[in-house]
Amino acid sequence: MVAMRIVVLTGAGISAESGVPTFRDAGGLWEGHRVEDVATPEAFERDPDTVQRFYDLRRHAVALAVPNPAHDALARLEREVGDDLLVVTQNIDDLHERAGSERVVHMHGDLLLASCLGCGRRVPVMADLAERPPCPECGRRMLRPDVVWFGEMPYDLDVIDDALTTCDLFAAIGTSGAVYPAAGFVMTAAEAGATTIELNLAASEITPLFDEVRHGPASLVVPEWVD
Ligand code: BV8
Repeated sequence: MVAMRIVVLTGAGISAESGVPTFRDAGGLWEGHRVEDVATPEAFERDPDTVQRFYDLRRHAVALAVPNPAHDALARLEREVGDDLLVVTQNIDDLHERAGSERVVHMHGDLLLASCLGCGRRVPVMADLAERPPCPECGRRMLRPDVVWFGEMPYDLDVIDDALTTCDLFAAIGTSGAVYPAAGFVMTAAEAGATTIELNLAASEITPLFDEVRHGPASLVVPEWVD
């Protein structure tokens, strides 16, 4: 890989072979819920216990999952190119970090964190949120998943935009391109002159926007691309 600045966007497809179901391949259902119906502030307002349990279940599932060769390959790439790589993930699992990646932006939040509606701090999740544990900082029992729901502002868009407008290469891995603003990142990178590649199991909603497309399971196509 010649010296260049690389931004990699990952979606649920990169964790699929680790046993973490994607949103749209299971017909968009997770434990019988449609993400769009549960991952919203309105759903949390209406039925907080269902939403808390939805994320507690996913946190337990992720704890049982292990990084796959795609996560490992991106961690290898970071060891090779250092600050010239930024991974922007839509995923809320910690598989990139457990594979060894350190430069990871979780634009849709993090299952292992909660945000306190009392004091506003982001705190580690120490117990199922459905049990209404006290905030370790302020003691109030007002913790919610630190996850970006539909209609909420993703994290670190300024950092992401800066990386997209200065990168030479943009890769999207395992994403259906169904959710914005992430689905628009390929256009931002291309308009800034980057070469773009999609590594995905099948064609996505944004496949036509890429210079190059490689179809196949991430655990095969990502190591091939990196190495
Ligand atoms: C925002 C956290 C304001 C929660 C998530 C109309 C038009 C455009 C936009 C909108 C619109 N109406 C509403 C909007 C905005 C909305 C949106 O995009 N809605 C969609 C439904 C139309 N977006 C928002 O609300 C965002 N906020 O817009 O704020 C704003 C204004 C200006 C500027 C900025 C912001 C916030 C959205 C965040 C929602 N939270 N996640 C949780 O996880 O529970 S979204 C969630 O779904 C994921 O994070 C991810 O983003 C998305 C799922 O997508 P994927 O990760 O791509 O997964 P998916 O299952 O869809 O696809 C898997 C892919 O992998 C497939 O292609 C498959 O082929 C492939 N695959 C499968 N197996 C493998 C594989 N590939 C390789 N190997 C394999 N083995």
